[in-house]
Amino acid sequence: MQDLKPLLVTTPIFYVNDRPHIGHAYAATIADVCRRYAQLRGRPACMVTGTDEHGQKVAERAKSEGLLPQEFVDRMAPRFRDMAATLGVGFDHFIRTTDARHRETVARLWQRLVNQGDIYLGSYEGWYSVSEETFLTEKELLEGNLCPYSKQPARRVSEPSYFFRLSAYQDRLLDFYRTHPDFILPKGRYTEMVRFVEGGLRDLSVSRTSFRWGIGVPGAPEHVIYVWLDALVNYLSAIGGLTLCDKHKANTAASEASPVTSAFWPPTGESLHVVGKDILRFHAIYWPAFLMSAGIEPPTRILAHGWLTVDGEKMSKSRGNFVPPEPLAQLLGEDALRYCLLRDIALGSDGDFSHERLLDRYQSELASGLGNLASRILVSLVQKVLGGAVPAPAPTLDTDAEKALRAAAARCARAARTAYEEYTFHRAIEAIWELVAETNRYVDKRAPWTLKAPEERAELGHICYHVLEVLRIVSVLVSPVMPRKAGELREMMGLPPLTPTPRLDFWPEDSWGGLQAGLKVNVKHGLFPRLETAVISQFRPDNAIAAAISQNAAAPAAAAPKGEKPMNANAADTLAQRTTAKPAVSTQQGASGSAAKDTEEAMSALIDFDDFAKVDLRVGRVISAEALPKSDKLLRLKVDIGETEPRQIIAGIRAFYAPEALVGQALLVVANLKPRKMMGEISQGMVLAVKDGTRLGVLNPTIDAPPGTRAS
Ligand code: ME8
Repeated sequence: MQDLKPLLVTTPIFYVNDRPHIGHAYAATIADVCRRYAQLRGRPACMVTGTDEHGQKVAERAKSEGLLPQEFVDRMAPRFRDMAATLGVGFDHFIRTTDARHRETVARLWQRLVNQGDIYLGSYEGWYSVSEETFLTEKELLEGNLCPYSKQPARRVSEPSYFFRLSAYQDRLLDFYRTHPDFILPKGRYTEMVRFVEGGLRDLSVSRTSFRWGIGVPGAPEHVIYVWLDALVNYLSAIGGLTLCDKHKANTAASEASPVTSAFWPPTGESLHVVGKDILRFHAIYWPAFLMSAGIEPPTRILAHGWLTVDGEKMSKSRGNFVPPEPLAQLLGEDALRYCLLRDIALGSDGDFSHERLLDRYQSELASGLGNLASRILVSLVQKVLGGAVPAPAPTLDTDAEKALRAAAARCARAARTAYEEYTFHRAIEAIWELVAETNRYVDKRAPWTLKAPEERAELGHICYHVLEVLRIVSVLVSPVMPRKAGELREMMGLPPLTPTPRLDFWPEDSWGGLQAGLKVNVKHGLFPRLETAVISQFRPDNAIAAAISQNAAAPAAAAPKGEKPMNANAADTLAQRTTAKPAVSTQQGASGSAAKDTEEAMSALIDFDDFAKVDLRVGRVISAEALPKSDKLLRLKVDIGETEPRQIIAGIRAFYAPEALVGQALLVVANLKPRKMMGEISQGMVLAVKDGTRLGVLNPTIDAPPGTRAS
């Protein structure tokens, strides 16, 4: 039995300047697996997630969407809450940095640091990266004064600022690292942080005067507390704020708003912060230093995960590969998505998220692997031949094959335990799927379907029992990663759900034989039904899932909830015309539109001329145009592009053009996009347009060129 100290698991609190994507989903899933594994072992565990709502980046984004910051963040925060639900991520408290309790905790912590003599007034002259909300040294800047982390231009700032005496904490931090060698995981990151601190720490600017959206410095309201000093404190606010932390003892009186208490923080509990490697420095250096100054114990562990790319590229709207998790979870189920997010990538390493691999994994490992193993035994044999009840084992009929299977199950449980405890979730999955494969091989070898005679029933039962017992064990081992499917599998076998219970360890090591004969098997549907061709085709970049993704990317981040007038109501969704797989050729921007972002994306999205030459751009003339029924965005155009028949093009420009105004107009068309269905209509190309804030205009050739003329 592992250490039973209560465990607090946290995700980073997500910036609300944009909607959730697969990277956020990845972080939340990792944290959820940590929580679920602990609970499975009988350990009290809780989880906190939430949103980071202050700072210049959020303020600028709100402005670009024509909203007050508070209105903007109120619209965005629920999206992150919903993302958690979409992924089956269970949290005990959702914290927002605009919550009154959090604001109060930050102000009180600030006062503590002041009382400690660790805060002084100075002036800051240097570089600031708004995208990362971080100060940069001259040395850190890339050529062109770009931020080394986001590759966006840093801003020169010069303003009075309060400073935190970070330099005074260098030795204490190094001591702390020495005595807590597991404080930062993976190990490589620990070494990196120790080196960084050994290299010397400078005092940290912890207030800004050049913008207002944040928590005011107590007694000096012209200063706003630096967004990281604000954000990191969420972990304390979530467990009840400073007063509770001070008590440093088990505190069962939960605060009104959160069931999570300071009992989950050291020394009575353990706290685990799951963070992306990009924000490790803030958590591993600044955060313990702030806490040391305030007289509060640092967290127990910082687990830094790597960075996800999508289909081999950095996620960005201009590439159209911004992947929100919802459409994938809807198509494949939340657990399949969780499985795939964790399957390939060693925690800490960067990795690629690919739609194709997601599909392959679903088909081969979930549908043909575990799903097939369950259905070939539960449905084809237990339900159809053995009367629908778990058969009894028959020890006298045991062969080497059963012995080997039992040994494999025990090996797997040990390997998966070690893997979960070392946060190498990909290894846990690997071990479990090795057992699934081994069991499928066992079934092939023993060929139970040949045992039809009444005198062979006992042997048939013995074999089926072995497979069912493996399935029971797998249902437990896999439950942190796939909680819903684990529950479904257990229900199929007549087993009770795995309900976390303090001090009750469900881990199925050395538990062979735990499955009771006689349980009623009840299979209503396959565990991982094979995907229909229609669903598979949606994974192609020219199809609906791509449309969902690119539409999602194109819409304003804080689109109004149903029934409300959308912000930027005029903003066209012309990206809906675009595929996700290819670099964009359209002049449209994503909703962010910030110059900094554009520069960064433009730099990393440079293409060769040969790539550009692949695009077949032609002059078209609109023959007819009409609104598409049931859509307030789309127009159906018939466009002559010099072929025998006009093309049908579905364009998201209805908010900007009365259909009749387009008839006869010459415009530019991308003619070699794969056809795609939109609202049940085939679109055979894309019309180019420019968008400027709330205006949109289609591009026209400036000479009277006939339809079909190629543009270059
Ligand atoms: O940094 N791949 O918020 P954030 C993998 N508010 N993980 C990714 C990812 C990607 N491409 N993109 C984001 C902030 N993440 C601060 C945190 S905490 C006190 C304040 C994950 O929304 C990763 O875990 O920019 C990252 O740390 C987190 O989302 C938050 O990113």
